[in-house]
Amino acid sequence: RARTAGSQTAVPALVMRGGTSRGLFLDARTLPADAAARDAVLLAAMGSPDPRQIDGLGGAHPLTSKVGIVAPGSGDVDVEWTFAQLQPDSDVVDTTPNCGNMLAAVLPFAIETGLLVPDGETTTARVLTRNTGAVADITVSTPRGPDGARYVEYAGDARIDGVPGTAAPVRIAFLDTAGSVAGSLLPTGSVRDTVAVPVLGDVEVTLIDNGQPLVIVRADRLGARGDETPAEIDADAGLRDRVERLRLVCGRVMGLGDVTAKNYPKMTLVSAPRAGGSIATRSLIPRVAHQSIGVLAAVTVATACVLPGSVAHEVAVVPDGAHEVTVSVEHPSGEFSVSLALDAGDPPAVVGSALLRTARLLMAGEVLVPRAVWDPT
Ligand code: NQM
Repeated sequence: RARTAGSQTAVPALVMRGGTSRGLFLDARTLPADAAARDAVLLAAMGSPDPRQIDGLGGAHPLTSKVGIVAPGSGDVDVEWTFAQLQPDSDVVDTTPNCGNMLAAVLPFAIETGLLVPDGETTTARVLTRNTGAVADITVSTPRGPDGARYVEYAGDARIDGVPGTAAPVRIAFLDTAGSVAGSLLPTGSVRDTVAVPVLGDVEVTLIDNGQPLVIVRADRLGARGDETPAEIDADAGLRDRVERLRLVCGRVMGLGDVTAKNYPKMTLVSAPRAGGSIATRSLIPRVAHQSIGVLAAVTVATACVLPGSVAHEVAVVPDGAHEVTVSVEHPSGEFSVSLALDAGDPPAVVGSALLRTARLLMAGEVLVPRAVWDPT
C-alpha cells in the first residue's frame, strides 16, 4: 500500500534491470486505478518531462525511462503486467508498445514481492503483457537458500551483449507475437513495399510486426554504412531526419496513423553481417539510437530474415533449419540470438520464438512522489 510520508506519498517499488533496460517496477494494486492519475505518479516518479530527469529516477534515456506495473494473472496466466514507456523530455506515458527487455524482470518482481511462489529449482510462469496481449512462458532460477526458502537467483554464467558481466539466465518463450500493435505480421500484406517519401523519393522497406512494429530499410538507402555507433547516429542530424521522414510515411502505410508523437514504428537499418552473425542492425527507438536492440525488435528482425523477398532476407545469412532456426542479430554492442520455431509451410511461417535474457534486482524500497501529485488519504 502507498503511505503518506510528510509532504510526499511513498509507493512500494523495486528498481530492476531487465535485459538491456532498467526501470521502476510497481504492483498495480498500490497505484491509482484511474489511468490519468496513475500516469501523473509515473511521470513524477521518473522525473519526466526533463531531459536529465533530475527530479526522478529516470536515467535520461528511453532505455532507462521505463516502468513495469505488475498484477496477479487469471485463467492460465500466472502474472500480468503493463509496460509504460516514458521519455525524458515528454509528458507522454505510452502503454501501447511491448518491451521484451523489461519483461525479463517481471517474474523476478512477482517472486520478490510474493505475488508468485517459486515451485522448484527453476520456476516457469506464463506472463501476459497487457499492452498487446503477448503471452510468454518465462523461466527463472529459484534455488533454496540456507533457510530452506526458495529465492530468485540473480548470479550465474549467462551473458547477454549490452550488459557487463554474467548473471542467471531468464529464458523467454513467446507463444504468439504477430501483429502486436500493427494488427498483423505484415500490415500491408506484402513482405516488401515501395513507399514515396518527401525529399528521399521511393524507398524499399519491409513493414513487419512480430512483437514490435518495425520499418526495416537497408542502411545504404539512407546514406549509412550500417556499422555506426549509437553516438554517431545520434550526432548525425541529417541521418536522423531521413529516418524520421521515412517513419512518418511508413506509420501511415502500416495503418498506425500519424505517428509523429508515437514511440513506434521503430526503425531498423540493416546491412550484411560483419561478425559472423546473420544480419547487422542499427535501431532507432524511434528517434534516438538503441545501444543494442529491443527483444521483440530482434524477434521481428529475425522473422523478416527468414521471409523470402524481405529487405532483411536479401542481406541476411541465415542457417538452414526445418523446424527451428537460430538467427544471430548483430547490434552495436554485440549480437542477439533468437531461436525461431517454424511450421511446415512453404515458405515456413514463424510460430514461436525463444531467447535468453538476464535481470537483476537493483534496489528495493519506496518511490516518493509529492502529495500534490497523488494523495491516497
Ligand atoms: O523490442 C526498446 C528495449 C526496447 C524494447 C525499444 C524491447 C522490445 O530494448 O521488446 O525490449 O524498442 O524502445 O528495451
